[in-house]
Amino acid sequence: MIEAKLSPEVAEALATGGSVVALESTLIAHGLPYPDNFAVAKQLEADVAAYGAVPATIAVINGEIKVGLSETDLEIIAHGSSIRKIGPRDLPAVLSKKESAATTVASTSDIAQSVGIKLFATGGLGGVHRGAVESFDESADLGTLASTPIAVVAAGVKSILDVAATLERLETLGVLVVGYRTTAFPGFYQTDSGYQLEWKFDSPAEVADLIKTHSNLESQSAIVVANPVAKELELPKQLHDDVLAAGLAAAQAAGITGKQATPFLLEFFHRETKGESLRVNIDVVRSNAKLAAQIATELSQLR
Ligand code: PSU
Ligand code: MN
Repeated sequence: MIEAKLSPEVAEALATGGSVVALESTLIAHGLPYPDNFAVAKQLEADVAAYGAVPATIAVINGEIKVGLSETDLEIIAHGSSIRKIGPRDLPAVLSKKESAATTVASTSDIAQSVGIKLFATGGLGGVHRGAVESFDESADLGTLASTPIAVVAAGVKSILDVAATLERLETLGVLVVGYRTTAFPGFYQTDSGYQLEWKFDSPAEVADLIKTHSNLESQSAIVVANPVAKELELPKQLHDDVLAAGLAAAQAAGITGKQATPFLLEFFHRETKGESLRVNIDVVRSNAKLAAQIATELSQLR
C-alpha cells in the first residue's frame, strides 16, 4: 500500500467527494527551466482552483510521499536539477534513503490513484522512443497506464518519441485514448501529430460520463484524454521538424540515452526555439490542468 501525506485541502476534498486534480513534479523539475518552472507550478495550481477543483501536486519530499505540496516543497522541486526523476520502481529506494524526488507520469498516476484521485493533468505522456527496436527504451508511463485506473489529460505524447509505435503500444496495453473535441491525435507542441483517433468526446460532462462508465466496468487501465494545443498557439511545423532533427542528432552525438533523453531534448527545444517551445509547453500544461479541473468538477457531481 502507498502511504502518502495529503495536504489538508486535498484530504478534505477526497473525504467529502470534492474534485481533485493531480499534477506531476517531473515536468516542473526536469521539463521546464528555473525559475519559470516555479511560477508555472503555482500557475497550474491556480488554474485548477479557478475551475473549482483542488490541485494535488505530487512529489517525494525528504522521504515522504506528498499529495499537495507546500510552497517550500515546490521550491525544492523547482530547484530540480539535483533531484532525481523517479518512476514507480524507484519509490522504495527514494523513501528508504529519505531523499526528495520528482515523480513522472507513471509514479504520479500510481500515487494519485492509490489515494482516490480520478483526474491527472500533464503535458505529454512518455512512450516509445525512436530507435526503441535497438535501445528497448520505452517509458514506464505505458506499463503503469495499463494497470492504473485514472484519467490522464495530456496533449498526446511528446513529439520527440515514435508516436505511431506509442499508439500501437497503448492499444496493446488496453489503454483507451480519446480526443477532446478532435479525432486528430495531438502532437504535444503541435495540434495534430498526423495520427488519427477513433473516439471524440466534446465536453467535460461527456468525459466525466466516460470515466464513470469505465469505473462501473471496473476497468483497471487508464484513460488518456488527448487535448490538443490550440492551432494559433502551436509551434510552427517547419521550426518544430528542424529543431527535432537537430536535437536527435545532438543527443546521439552527446551519447544521451535513457532517462536523460527526455529532459535533454526538451531543453534543446527551449534553447533552439528561443523560448517558443517553452511558451507552447506552458500553454499545453495550463490548458490540460484547466480541462482536468472541469472534468473533475463534473465527475464529482455525478458521484
Ligand atoms: N511532459 C512534459 N514534460 C516532461 C514530462 C512529460 O511536458 O518533462 C516527463 C513526464 O514526467 C514523463 C516523463 O513521465 O517525462 C517521461 O520520461 P521517460 O521518457 O524517461 O520515461
Ligand atoms: Mn526510458
